[in-house]
Amino acid sequence: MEELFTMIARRQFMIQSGWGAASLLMCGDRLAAELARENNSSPGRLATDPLRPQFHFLPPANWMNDPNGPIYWKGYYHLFYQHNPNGAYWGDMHWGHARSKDIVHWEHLPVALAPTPGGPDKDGCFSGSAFINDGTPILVYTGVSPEVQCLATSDDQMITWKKLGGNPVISSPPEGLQVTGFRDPTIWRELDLWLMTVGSGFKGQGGAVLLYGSKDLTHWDYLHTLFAAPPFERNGAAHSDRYDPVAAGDMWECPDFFPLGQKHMLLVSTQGRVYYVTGHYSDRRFQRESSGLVDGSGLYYAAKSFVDSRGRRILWGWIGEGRNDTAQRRAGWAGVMSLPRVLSIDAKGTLRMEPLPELAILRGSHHRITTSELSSFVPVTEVTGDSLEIRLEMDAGDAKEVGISFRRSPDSAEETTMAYDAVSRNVVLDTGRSSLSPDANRGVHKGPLKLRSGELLRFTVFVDGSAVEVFANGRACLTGRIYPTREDSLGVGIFAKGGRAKVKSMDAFEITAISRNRLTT
Ligand code: DQQ
Repeated sequence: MEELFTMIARRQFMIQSGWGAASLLMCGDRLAAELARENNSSPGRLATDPLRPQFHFLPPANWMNDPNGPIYWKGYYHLFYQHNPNGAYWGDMHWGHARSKDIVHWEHLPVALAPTPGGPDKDGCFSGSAFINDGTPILVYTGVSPEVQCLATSDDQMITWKKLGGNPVISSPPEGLQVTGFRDPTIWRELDLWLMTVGSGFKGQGGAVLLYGSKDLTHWDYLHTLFAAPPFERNGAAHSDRYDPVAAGDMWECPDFFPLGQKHMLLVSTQGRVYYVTGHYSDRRFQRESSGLVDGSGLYYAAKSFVDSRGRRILWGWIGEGRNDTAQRRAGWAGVMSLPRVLSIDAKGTLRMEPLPELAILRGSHHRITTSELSSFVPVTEVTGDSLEIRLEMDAGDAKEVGISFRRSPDSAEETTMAYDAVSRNVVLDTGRSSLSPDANRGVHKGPLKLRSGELLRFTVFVDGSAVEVFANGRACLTGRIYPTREDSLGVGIFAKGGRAKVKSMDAFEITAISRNRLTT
């Protein structure tokens, strides 16, 4: 069995990373039989799993990856997502669906898209977007294999979806282009023309976003490359024996392109990370001005945004697992939707991100901590738990490192830390000792944060079962997964090393669950 999982994990990685869609037919009879025997996704079991987040969105069971087609329409926020309804592993991609009145509490709806046997999406309904045409909701997505672009419409408030008889609307990449992939469309309208971006790239050169135009949504003309690499560095994977275009940065997945402030922003997912590019868009050409990482960890991916009822640009991302494949399948669920982030842009074109303010409705008991000088570890005994929001404002002073410890056992055999390293000027989420389980990955996630002179360090840390999300000074985010094994790994503390720091304020809130049973509906 173990060997089988290793085999699946390798194939999953290849597929998720864009390795030939033909290999999607990975579930042979032997594998299917093994999986059927391992159905661990009963609601009762999931409802009592302490590692299942309480206030992050999750499918009712089984696998989730990319957010797809978020949209606000007729009083509801709709969220679709890549979903395998048959198990806690990547494969047989469907579009899961949920809706919400407040972007915080969710109602699960029937699967929106499933592969049609013999159809252009027979091997999976991959990522895409949602938009409205003259009052009709439309989904645009990639059918595999081969990768083609398809449409589906709804005439019943987005509950059920009908695929277009004329699918696919784009049946191959532009003639003459040797691309590394061709997926994850987004559609928007400019005057009388519909525009579509598709994620792609070129071997040995880097990723690219292809731009198409259409008058009627069914006949599409390739216009040109909206944007292509650089700016992201190619890495060692580009030269490895087993070439993987996503790992090499030669395939950009899930492009998202939108106006933000006075600029335009392009998001692409590649090399396990989400990158942003800000710049100037005119005449259907995009000129880069600056770029950076949306999240410093390798667990936040395939991010997708939408405009909410108040005109704010809100971003969702897929938080992957940080434990091995066997443990995921045993758990009966895998993948978490990030908390919604509100995006803005500063004068220098730097992306700014804050957690959605409405999440505050989930705040329960509040503890205000009034320690001031800090030069070592100080336990914060007032605060414990696995469902918390912690806000810390600190002057790092001359300390080399300052931060927060959480999910800490009394003997610190298990603990997770979030710190600012004043020497390297990075924020650092350390999950090296988060779990005593051999199934959990251990890692150190880092992201640059250069504090301006006199600027205080401002951390907001969300701890939710096995999900951790950190916002630092509204411009550096880190996402992690932790799998503590001990029931007493609930402690919190703050620390400074190598000097003296000053705590300006620390507020901790217990966060209430969005459902009674961890099934998020
Ligand atoms: N996941 C989808 C693809 C996309 C990738 C398949 C990104 O459409 O490129 O599940 O995680």
